[in-house]
Formats: sequence, structure tokens, C-alpha cells
Amino acid sequence: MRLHVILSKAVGAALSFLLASTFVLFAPLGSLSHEAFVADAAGQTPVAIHGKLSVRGTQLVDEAGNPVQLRGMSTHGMAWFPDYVNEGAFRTLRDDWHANCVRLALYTAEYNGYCTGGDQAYLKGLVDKGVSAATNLGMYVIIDWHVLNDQSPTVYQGQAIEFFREMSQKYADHNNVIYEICNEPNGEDTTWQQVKSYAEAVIPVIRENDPDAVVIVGTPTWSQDVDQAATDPLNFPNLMYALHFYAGTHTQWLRDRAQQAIDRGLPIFVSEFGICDASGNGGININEANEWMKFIDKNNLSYMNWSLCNKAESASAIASWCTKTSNWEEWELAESGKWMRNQLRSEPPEIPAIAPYDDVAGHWADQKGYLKEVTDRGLMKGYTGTKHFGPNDGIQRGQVAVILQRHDDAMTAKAGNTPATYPESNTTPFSDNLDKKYYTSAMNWAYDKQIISGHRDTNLIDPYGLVTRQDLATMLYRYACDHHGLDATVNLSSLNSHPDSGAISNYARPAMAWCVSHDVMSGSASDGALNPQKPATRAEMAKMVLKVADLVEAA
Ligand code: IDC
Repeated sequence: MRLHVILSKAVGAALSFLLASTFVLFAPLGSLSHEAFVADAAGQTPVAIHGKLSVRGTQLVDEAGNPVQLRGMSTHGMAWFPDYVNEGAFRTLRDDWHANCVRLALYTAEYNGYCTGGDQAYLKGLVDKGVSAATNLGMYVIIDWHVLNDQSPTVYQGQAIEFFREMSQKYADHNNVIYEICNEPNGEDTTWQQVKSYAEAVIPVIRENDPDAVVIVGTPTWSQDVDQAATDPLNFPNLMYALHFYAGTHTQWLRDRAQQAIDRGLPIFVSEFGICDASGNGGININEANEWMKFIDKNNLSYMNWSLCNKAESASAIASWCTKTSNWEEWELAESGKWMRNQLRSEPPEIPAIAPYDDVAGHWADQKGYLKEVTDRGLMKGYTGTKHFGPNDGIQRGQVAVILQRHDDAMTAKAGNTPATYPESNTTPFSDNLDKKYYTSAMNWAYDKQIISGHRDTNLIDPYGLVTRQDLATMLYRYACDHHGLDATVNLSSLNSHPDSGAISNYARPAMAWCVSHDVMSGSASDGALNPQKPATRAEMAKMVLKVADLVEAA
């Protein structure tokens, strides 16, 4: 530990640095970018990667037999919000959100419902438009017969049979279409027996045309009674059972019930969930949503979020004032949409990154060769499966952990030793270092090495938080000096030549001075400003980590 050196050299900053050495500043949640992802520009789409899906045991598996997790958004009722059924919207979900699946909700009873006076040709046209868009993009697509106010699927069973006959005829040769035959049976007297008899009438009709398509069956009480299905399952292959939850309403008791059903062998698909309450409104419960995600990832369940629209209710993904129907920027998303996008973008990569990048032409970091070098040295990657590096995206705390750990491991390996492996489940005291995310084990490492810690007020480590330039300097300083033993001596007064040196927080001053004097960080070309409070970009991270890597390796 070099802390004593710093203390003797920089007495003025000592106290605040000591505090900061245990707690790196908290940055706001919700941000851009990371290192993991799904679809791409060069033909490697989710469907191209996974092909035809089937069900094996409790797992959805791909054509190669590997477990697969479908993730994405459900539309709201397509009759209400037809404009969101378009290829641009789904492309945004695929490329920016990293979704690999969309769900098309076709209400049977409410609001010009398919069976209650809705224009059936028009509604089927929307299904067609949605399936075509998903197919063009290589995404999986769920056709959802959205039973809700009609309570029991048997009410419109005849129409359901006709509908699914037509759909399965039309999409028999598609390997990306999944049939969800009854969203949420929910009548007080709607028993599992009733749902079962409906399923036994509808599934053979689908199978006749599309013999091995995956089918999802809803369960009683708004698709919560998976226990009943587990005791008395249907007798068809390639079948999954719907579990729906709303994090503001359904909690551990429903997870316990679902776990029991899975343990009994029931294949479960979370074809709809919200992070607000079951009305689609009310407050958003992030903690409970995170608990659900742990459960979902532990069991490798597929999950589809309600809903892709801008209705003024908590479940909506798009801000109610935003009228765009594709290409949303992060700030145009509502709270639920932001959460879901971050959630999807935190999933582990499905395919490796492709270089070179298509979004860096003319960028200073590319012209200086930093982006190529940082890629060649295996320290940073583009968004997996794309050609995007995201040079101007803010760097997130989780990404910094991943990148520094990569360098540290590479050094260990170069010295002929085996790098320590850190668990894929959280070993820090912070509850938001979620299990099995792209950042989880790196955060465990970074915390263990005292390079990154949590915030004492919120008690969170904030993997998605953006990193300010002074915080990045602090992390790099610790990595280079505390962890790798470089000389931590600094001359704090050297900062004074920068016009905004007064904006540097006390705890970060030694780190900033060290980074500036070692050419890890420089002031802006125009006026020398250090912009300590500004989020660091991924391009800046590339440059800085290369400089630090060189220093550490030369030592
Ligand atoms: C809700 C919509 C709301 C709409 C209502 C119609 O969010 O805008 O007015 O349906 O009845 C479900 C249903 C889903 C509900 C959602 C929220 O599958 O259709 O959407 N929810 O209430 N199950 C649990 C919650």
C-alpha cells in the first residue's frame, strides 16, 4: 500500500483522500454503453446465431442444443399503439437495447379487440408487419393472443383456433415465430383444467401446420399459477408455461412458487412482466425488479417487458412526451424503459466483437491509433456483435472494472502465472453488483483490490454509473500505484496551471496530479481545462488505459 506515501506528500488532501480510498464517488444511474451484446450489422443476428428453438427439460435451447435466453419488449395492445410495430422500432430494440425478441400483443376483448368488433384484417396486418420486421432483423417474435378481460380463453376458443390455424399456416416455414395462445387466464372460476382443455384444442391445430414450433401457454390468475401447471402439465413437446409478474405487486412468494414449479420440471417463460405494480401504473420498484432478475438469470428464463409505448403509465418504456416510434435516445425513455435497456445491455455477450469499428472514422482517438491498439491488446472491445465502439459514450464503472482486470490478468499471464478467477456471483457487500453480469466478477476483483468501491450513502457500487474524469483518474492511480506499486509521489501544485483546477475535488487531487504528470490525462487542447467533473468517454478511457498499461508494464 502506497497510501502512507501520499499522506506524507500531500497532507492537505490526506483526509479527504483517505475517505475516498474507501469510497469512490457515486455517479448517477442510467447511462450509455457497455461491453456485451446481441445483434449486428454483418449478418450475425440472433436468429442467425441460434436458429430454430426447442424446449429441452425446463430450458429453451437453440438449434445447437445450447440454452438460450430470449429477452425483449412486448408491444402494448397493437390496436392502441400500432405505430410502434415497425422495423425501425425493432431495430432500435435489437441494436441499441440488445433485445433478441419482440412480443406482439393482440388483445382479444379490449379496445377494438380481435373478438369484440376490431377490424380483424387490419389487426392481422399488424401481426404480419411485426413478424416481417422481426424476421428481416433476425429477431424472435411472439404472437400473443392477449386474453385479459375475457378472463377465460375458452370464451373465444373458436376464434382462437381459426386465428392460430391461419398464423401457423402463414409462418410454418419461419424459425423465429413463437405462439403464445392465451396471455392471462384470470376469471375466478377459470381453472387450470379449463385452460388445459383450451390448449389441447388449439395446440394440435398449430402443430398440424408448424409441427415443432415453440408454444407458450398461460396459467390461471393472470399467469401466476405455474404450480398448477407443474402438478398437471400438458402432454406436448416444445411447450412452455407463462409466468407473469409485476415487481410492485408480486414478490418472493411468487418466485418461490415458480422455483418449485421449475424444480418439478416445468419449463417457464416470462412472456410479460413489469417493474411497476400490476395495474401497469404506480411506483417502480427497482429493488424487487433486481430480485426478479437474479431469479430469472439463475434459472435462465426468457423475459419480455411490458410495454413498448408512450402511454402515460409507469409500465411504458417511452417517455409520454416523446412521439418518436423508433431510434429513441436514452433520455427519451421513461424510467421503466431506461431500466430495461440497461438490464438488456448488461447481459453477457452472445458473439464476439467485430473490428474494425464503423463509428470511429475521423475520431481523434482513432486517428491517434488508440482504438486499434486498445482492441489489439485485448483491453477494450466494441459492443459485442456490432462494429460500434461508441467512442463518445460515457464509460461506466462496470466497464472500467472489466478493462482493468483484463490488463491485470494479461500481465499475470505474461509473467507465466495463472490469473485468479473471481466468482460470477457477487462477493462485494453491495447488492447492486448483480450475479452473472458482464461486470460481476470484474467488480468483485476491483473491490477486492480496492480500486473501486461503493458509496457509503447509498451502499451501492453502481456498475452502470458513468465515471467522471477525476474518478477515472482515481481508479487508474490506485491501479497503477497501490496495486502495481508505481511511485505515487505527486506535486499537487502542478495542477494550478490548469484553469479549472479549483473544480477538482480534494480526494481526487493526488490522482489527477499523478495522471497529468505521467501524461495519462491532459488538459483540453484549447484552454488546458481538465474537466474533472465531466464523464469520461470510452475514447478517453482507451487512451488513458493504454498510457497506464505502458507505465505499469515498463516498471
Ligand atoms: C394494461 C395496459 C393498460 C391497458 C390495460 C387494458 O398497461 O394501458 O389500459 O392493460 O386492460 C397485465 C396484462 C396487460 C396489462 C398489464 C398492466 O397482460 O394487458 O396492460 N398487466 O395492467 N397483466 C398484469 C399486468
